[in-house]
Amino acid sequence: MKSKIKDRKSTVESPQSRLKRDKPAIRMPHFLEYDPESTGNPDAPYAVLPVPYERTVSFGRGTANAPRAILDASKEIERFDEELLLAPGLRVQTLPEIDCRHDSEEKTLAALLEAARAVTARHRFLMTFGGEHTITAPLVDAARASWDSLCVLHIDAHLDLRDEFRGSRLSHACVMRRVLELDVPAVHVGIRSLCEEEYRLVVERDISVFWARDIVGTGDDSWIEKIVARLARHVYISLDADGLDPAVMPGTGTPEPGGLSWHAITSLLRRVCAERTVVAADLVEVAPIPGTPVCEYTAARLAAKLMTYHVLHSDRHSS
Ligand SMILES: [Mn+2]
Repeated sequence: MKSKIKDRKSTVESPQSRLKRDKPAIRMPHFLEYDPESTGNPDAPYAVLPVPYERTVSFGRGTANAPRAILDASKEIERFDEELLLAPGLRVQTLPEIDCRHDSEEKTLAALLEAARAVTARHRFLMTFGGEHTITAPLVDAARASWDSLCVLHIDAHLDLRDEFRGSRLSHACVMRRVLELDVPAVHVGIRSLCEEEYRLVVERDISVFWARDIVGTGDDSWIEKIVARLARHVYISLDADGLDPAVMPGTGTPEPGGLSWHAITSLLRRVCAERTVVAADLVEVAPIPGTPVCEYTAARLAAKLMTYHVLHSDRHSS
């Protein structure tokens, strides 16, 4: 009897919930929106996946706000590329964002793996916006299922090779260790912060590390060729926002001084797209700063740059 009364009570809608129901859903912005026909087209060659995942950030917060902010900021980007002097005509579908409100991290990451597989299995280019770096492992796992001879180009201030951090193996600080366990080799670029455990692993396993100090201020671009030479035929690119210098990208959870310049990172991406087949990428750990659009705009611009370099070689990618 008691439970019946309770049931009846719960069907009465509160003014707050009615307000919520009647409020029109805030439309998820699309990436770039150059071509309205592509934004929802499941056959567009590029797919953008928003993943507002924020669980284990250890210092600054706010990366869950990044995907929507990046999509919004992307509308400000010119269609015409100032470096290549052409309009790349990118056709980009923006996928629905991954629901990251599950209690279980494993469930969220499994849903992400499934969504990513649906794109990579059709050999479409997947660009994911995090969220924290943890999301990279399932994304690489999805790419690995669809592409042989795969490696990861990991641009980051940190190696992220710890086996465990603050009690979690799913911490952002462990993501490249999880990728290593997938048997996908990685080349680490822009590194300027690591622990002794990570250094021992680098030596033991002969892991490729390109230190930030050997890139920044060298005065030439010879480091780019050395990185490209280490990459396998198919490349997944994981871009941690803190790989860039904090002067370029101040909004990120764990900033480190002495990072890559805009010129350095775009020159590297351009050469990698020309020399290898880039199959997917992520941009993670962006944490927008209220009052300035610099972080989300720079992130949007970087993703658009990568797609622009990629589309120039799209004939080769279809093979
Ligand atoms: Mn990092």
